[in-house]
Amino acid sequence: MPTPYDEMWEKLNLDLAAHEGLLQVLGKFYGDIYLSQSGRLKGIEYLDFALSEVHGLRIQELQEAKAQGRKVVGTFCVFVPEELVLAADAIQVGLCAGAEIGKEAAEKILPRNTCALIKSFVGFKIARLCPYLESCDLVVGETTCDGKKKAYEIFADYVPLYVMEIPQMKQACDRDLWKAEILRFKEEIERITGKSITAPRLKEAIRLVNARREVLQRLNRLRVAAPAPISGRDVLLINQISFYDDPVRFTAKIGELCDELEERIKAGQGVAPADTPRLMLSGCPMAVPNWKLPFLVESSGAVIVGEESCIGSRNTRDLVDESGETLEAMLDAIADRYLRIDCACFTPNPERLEHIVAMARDLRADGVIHYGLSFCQPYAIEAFKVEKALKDAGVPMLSIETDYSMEDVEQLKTRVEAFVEMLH
Ligand code: BJ8
Repeated sequence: MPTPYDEMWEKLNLDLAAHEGLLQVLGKFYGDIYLSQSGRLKGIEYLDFALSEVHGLRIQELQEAKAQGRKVVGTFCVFVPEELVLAADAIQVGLCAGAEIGKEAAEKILPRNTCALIKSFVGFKIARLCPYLESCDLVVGETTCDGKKKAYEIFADYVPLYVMEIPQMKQACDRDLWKAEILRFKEEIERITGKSITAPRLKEAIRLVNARREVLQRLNRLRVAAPAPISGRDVLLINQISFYDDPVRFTAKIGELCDELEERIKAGQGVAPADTPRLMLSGCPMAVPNWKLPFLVESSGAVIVGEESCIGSRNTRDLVDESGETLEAMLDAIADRYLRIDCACFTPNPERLEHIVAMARDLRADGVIHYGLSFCQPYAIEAFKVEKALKDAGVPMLSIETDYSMEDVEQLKTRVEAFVEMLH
């Protein structure tokens, strides 16, 4: 069916037929997983709108910004400091990589036993499916896991790629390396935008990104309430949308949603009865439209109250210190804040265990589901330490490894239901 955006998509060199297929799958999925929920908040209409326009209006906005000379920077990891991109008047979008649709194309240039997230971003490019990727003036990769690191070498043949080196440890020399990488990234952003990053601009950008983190922190704090005032599915979607939406608009809309949630909590209302088992998810990021596990969990008699993930609290927990006045002080504050991220790619990584246990306690979670993408070694191996830390804290954990296919849904459902049953 023709849409008002066909011409734009064609100009972006998308494969229109395959893209139409993707949108149909997305629409069907969204209907089944999201619109079928009862008792949703009024503010959720914004999410429905933002998602329905994910490849439409938002892409149009990006194209308009580009026509005015602004650059678009795409990322795959929460290590890329958005503050620097915004301070150069560019736009940063988190590229999603949560669908299986380009898998076959990806497997022609990558080993089959590569994690689904990597195959997805490569597949989206080869199959010409993602208007965000096609809008990017720069795509930023990073040396986190080996899979991504090596896949970027191949990906560089297809997109304008820049790779940041992320340290693997957190010693003083690693901090020096990271600070140098931030400076190198600043220069690259200044080069592609032709704008210099000044202290006033950077200060404003730090405030803007912190404001978005703060509203998501507020949302997460409200989830301590019992009954749970919002579903985990909806919060995952909010986090997913935060990666590509305009940050000012997004922050305002989620603030309104939080106001509504406060009213709901005051009235003692929730999305599930107060005695519903409360689960926390922990592990690999879930990019759009990877809603499989949250849907399974919440249709198995439990409610999700937190996400220890990069599309979740790992990305919003820490703010950049806003007290610095000089460019140097602000760059140091950015370096420090990002180095606090507790990705499983670090060794050792005790902070993550502490965070998971604290989160489970604060959110009054009855159990944790550790989610690993198949072939993701950092998270799969760390899951053993997570399970032990949680066991010591008296919180049961279920470890799940899966990918984006639907083949294992029944089997997963059986395991999740058994886990939820045990928590009653
Ligand atoms: S900071 S979690 S966003 S790297 S799932 S591609 S690790 S094999 S995504 Fe991540 Fe940055 Fe870390 Fe967060 Fe590799 Fe694992 Fe695949 Fe992964």
